Amino acid sequence: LKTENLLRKALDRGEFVLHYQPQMDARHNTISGVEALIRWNNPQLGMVPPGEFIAIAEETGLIVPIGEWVLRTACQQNKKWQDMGLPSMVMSVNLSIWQFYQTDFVEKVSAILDETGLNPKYLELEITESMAMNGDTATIVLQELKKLGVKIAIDDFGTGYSSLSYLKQFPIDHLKIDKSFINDISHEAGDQDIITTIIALGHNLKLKVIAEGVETKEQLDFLKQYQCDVIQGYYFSKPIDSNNIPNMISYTN
Ligand code: G
Ligand code: G
Ligand code: MN
Ligand code: NA
Repeated sequence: LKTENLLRKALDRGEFVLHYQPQMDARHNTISGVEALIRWNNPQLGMVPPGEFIAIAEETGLIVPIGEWVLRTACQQNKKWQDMGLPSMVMSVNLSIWQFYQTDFVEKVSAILDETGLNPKYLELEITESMAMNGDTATIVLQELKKLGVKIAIDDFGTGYSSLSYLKQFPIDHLKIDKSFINDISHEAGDQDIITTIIALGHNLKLKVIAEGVETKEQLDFLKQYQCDVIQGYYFSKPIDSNNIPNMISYTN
């Protein structure tokens, strides 16, 4: 309860911030997008990582207004970068299942896009396999989001349970290979097989495949060898403050 009150105040006082982690186009070595990742900048506690408050935000329902703040801030920021003349990038935003099942969720997304003036094709929503595979409602929501023109990514792919027939019928753009598989590339032959299989699956379904948690040159080389499309991880950059993005982009793109 105490944390719930603190989180509520944090939202009112503007203590949440977004950091942005670049995603590199593996073929061109340019930044094709960024993932928005929330932090809580608390005067007493310092910078609190999401692992320490997202679960509580979900239990208390606060994830809905917090998630709406994230969406609005991320869209505003992306529009701002475009207005500064930077090359256009896709902004990826993580969704909680609680946001996804709000009856007015699609209208909210649409309103935020209108309000910020961001072209929908530069917004990508990240959902997990279990959110996507949750029956007719999920399918309808995904189709409505697709009609708006936003992109959809399946996050942490390979750790949940995906029905392949669902994957085929869903309007999905990206599969993000879970970082646990990337982590073990060098020591686990089985994980190498899983990665190459996910890449082939994605490409057969006409999806782009993102690898997350890429930390080493060895992992990068392996992923490039198997035509992984997009690379995200500490090897290129940690999630960084919005002020540091323009430099990074004019330097790489
Ligand atoms: O940023 P970090 O590397 O610590 O992220 C930890 C977890 O928090 C990840 O699983 C990530 O998906 C989640 N997360 C980060 N930002 C958001 C957000 O804005 N909304 C939701 N629902 N989850 C987030
Ligand atoms: O679950 P989700 O994919 O949304 O969260 C991404 C999480 O992975 C964030 O906590 C982010 O800070 C973290 N992350 C990003 N790049 C790396 C990396 O190269 N190594 C590790 N260990 N974590 C990473
Ligand atoms: Mn994510
Ligand atoms: Na992930």
